[in-house]
Amino acid sequence: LPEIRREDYRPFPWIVSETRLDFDLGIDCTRVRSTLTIARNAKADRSSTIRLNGDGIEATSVTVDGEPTQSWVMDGDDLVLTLPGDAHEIGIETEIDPSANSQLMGLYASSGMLCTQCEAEGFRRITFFPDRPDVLSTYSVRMSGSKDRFPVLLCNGNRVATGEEGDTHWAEWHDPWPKPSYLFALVAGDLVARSASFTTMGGREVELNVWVREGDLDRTEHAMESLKRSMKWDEEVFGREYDLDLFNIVAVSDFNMGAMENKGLNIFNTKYVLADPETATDGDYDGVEGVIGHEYFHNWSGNRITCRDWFQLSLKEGFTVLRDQLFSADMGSEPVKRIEDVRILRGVQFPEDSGPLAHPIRPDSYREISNFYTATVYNKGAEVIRMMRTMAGEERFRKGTDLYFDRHDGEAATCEDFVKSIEDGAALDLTRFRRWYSQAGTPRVGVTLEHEGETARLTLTQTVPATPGQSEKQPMPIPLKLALFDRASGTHRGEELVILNEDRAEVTFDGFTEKPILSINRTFSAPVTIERDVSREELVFLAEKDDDPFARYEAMQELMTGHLVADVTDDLDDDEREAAREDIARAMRSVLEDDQLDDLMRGELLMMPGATYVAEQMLVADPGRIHARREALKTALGTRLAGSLQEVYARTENMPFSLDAGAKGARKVKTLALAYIAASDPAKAVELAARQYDRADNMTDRQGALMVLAGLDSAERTGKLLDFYNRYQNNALVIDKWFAIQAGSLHPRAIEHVKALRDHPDFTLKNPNRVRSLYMAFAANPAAFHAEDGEGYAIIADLILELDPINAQTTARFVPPLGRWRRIEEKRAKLMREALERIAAAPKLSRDTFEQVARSLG
Ligand code: BAL
Ligand code: ZN
Repeated sequence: LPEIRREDYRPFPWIVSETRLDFDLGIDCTRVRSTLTIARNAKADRSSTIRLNGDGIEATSVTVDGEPTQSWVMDGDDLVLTLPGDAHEIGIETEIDPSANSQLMGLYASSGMLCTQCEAEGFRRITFFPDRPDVLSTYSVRMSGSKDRFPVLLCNGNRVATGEEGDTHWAEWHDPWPKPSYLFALVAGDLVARSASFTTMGGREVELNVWVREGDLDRTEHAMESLKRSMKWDEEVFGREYDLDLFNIVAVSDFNMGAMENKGLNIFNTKYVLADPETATDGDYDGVEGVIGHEYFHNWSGNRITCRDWFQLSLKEGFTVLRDQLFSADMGSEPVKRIEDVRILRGVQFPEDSGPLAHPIRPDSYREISNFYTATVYNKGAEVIRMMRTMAGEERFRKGTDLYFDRHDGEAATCEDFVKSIEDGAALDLTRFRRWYSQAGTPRVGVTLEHEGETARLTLTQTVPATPGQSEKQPMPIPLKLALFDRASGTHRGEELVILNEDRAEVTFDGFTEKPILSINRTFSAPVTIERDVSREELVFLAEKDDDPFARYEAMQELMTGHLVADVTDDLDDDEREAAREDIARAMRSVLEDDQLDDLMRGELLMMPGATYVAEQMLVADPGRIHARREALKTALGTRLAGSLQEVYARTENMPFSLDAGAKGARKVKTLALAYIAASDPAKAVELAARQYDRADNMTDRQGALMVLAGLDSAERTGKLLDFYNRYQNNALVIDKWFAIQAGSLHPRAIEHVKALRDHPDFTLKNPNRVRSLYMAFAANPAAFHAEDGEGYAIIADLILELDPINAQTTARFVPPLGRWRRIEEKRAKLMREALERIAAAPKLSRDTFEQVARSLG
């Protein structure tokens, strides 16, 4: 498979000023006529041919300036046309079968409607086109189809004309903003809309629609309100105004990604649109708000300014993730949002950065770009921009983003353009900081604090670990927010920002008669791993007293992670283990009983570090042992804190439903308390969970109760799982939860359950949400996936082989869990490797899966 390299970028030799598309829509045959107005690009090398990308399509007619031509050849999937002059009009016709498109890229059918997904390279499955993000064109589209089947016809931009002829009707759409092909979208189907309007800061009245299937309309209010809040927020915080008279969102049930930011016509996975208290959890509500914001914010960071090539993906994704994180923080709790984002980063991106698939946020090469829509490009990309914001301060950062939007509006830009704009606009020297774009790997920062006389001396060191293809690394600027606490008063003199620019630095602080306690990387100011010698006593102090909520969370995590790592690797004796558990319980008790804390934050402080995160702290991990020791700690804490946990449970159990922070927080600590009770007193937990399930007037409580029950052997388990299925069998998103709860459960026979669920009549490989609900939940279930005999690995390998021909993009996402083998103990590592080798030996693999398997074995 060819490797595509960033350094090989060349501008496209032709400018495609206008693209006219005419769709004759049918579920199993859609005819596409495209007319491209092209002229030579004076800024590119001259060429007498034009390469139009295709993927599995055939041209039924090719014309140049209106005349049929034979001067074209197929080169692989691409059509290469020889052109005599400097400016032409090219006409191409193709015929496609949307109903046969199980890859869900290009134009496809989803429960009777037609929709598109073109990012990154799906447009070439519709028609031949220079399908690259730096070819910007103005699109005019005519769509026609059966009035009956497709009463609603939507496309990018504004609708400029409609009409009908017999059973057929048509609509013409024009998008005035030049865009790359990956932002093209159309939808045709039987849909209804929730409509509203928004007046922009410049006084433009924008019509807003959220389109769904008829029965789903009453679950769209939250999406619509989230959209309005996003539009307002982007005006206030980034000065960005919407630029069309219409903004459409369409919910689709078969979708590879979360959602897609097509200009003026966002297409969403139903999961990120539909929500009501009966069927969506508080987490789902937050997900809808965050993703609606994310796609809307792309209108500027992605659409008005797009990417020059796919290596620059983090230009739009990292920046847009940061924007959606800041938005959600402003809409809810800032510290809780920060903790959630860091948990995702450490749970998903850190393992990626320390494994065979590690890559810089701006990769240097790829074989299949779909494989680079990663936590590194998205979430680490956001962290890198967040560090610039931390170093510049909010006001100067805004000057930088203003300059970026001014300078590059209408362009296909690069990450370098962004950094330069921040550098100039915020007056920040980012020369060395640019290394964050080119070096992969999570930096490790060593921290020591010494005390002598009245001086505290802080020594910081950094190492950036070797990653595939990058053995030597240079030091990177690492902004660390820190505070030194006085032991006696429990306060500090103010937070400082120290930027570690070199391999090593020393900073001294005077006026400390006693050795202070260091709180470092507050708010997680840098995406690094801190390695320091810190006593449990100091961590308990910070867990109880730190005024930065993130640092308090971090101290709790460090307390538990440190103990678990020691318990797994050191064979602690009983006294040592007891002493550690006592300290953790003490810190947790103060969290449970602290009446200054809100429950949303209390919930964060009560959460145990995930098994993957604990494994990540070790060079080679034994997942079975980590799981056992982690469960044992949960049991010990449940036992020690039984009284406080039951008090919290009793306080929150009957709180009436509302979406405000107090009620959300109550639901969060309620189910967390239940999980600890389940680990220490299963019989009691079954009783409480069954009651919680029955009384629940919202999905958060009901799902929480069912998750706890699913891990415990009891008659209630069977009864409630059956009840849940019967109650919600007509709601696909809730049935996804039903699959995921069982696949992710602590139940010792989870593997058997997964195998049985594979044959359930509601399971299908055709729907990505359903596949992920069963198998992603399973791959993230540490006990079941890492079963000693390798059966968990075999289940994922079987899935990969079966799903690959159907949906390559979704399949390739299941390779990374197996790719972790180098960091897993020998016996399991061998079984994981064998599973990968079995996949590699398959006669035909997609480019997506091949690349991930080859890199994982390599
Ligand atoms: N651009 C792909 C989906 C998203 O990141 O918004
Ligand atoms: Zn995005």
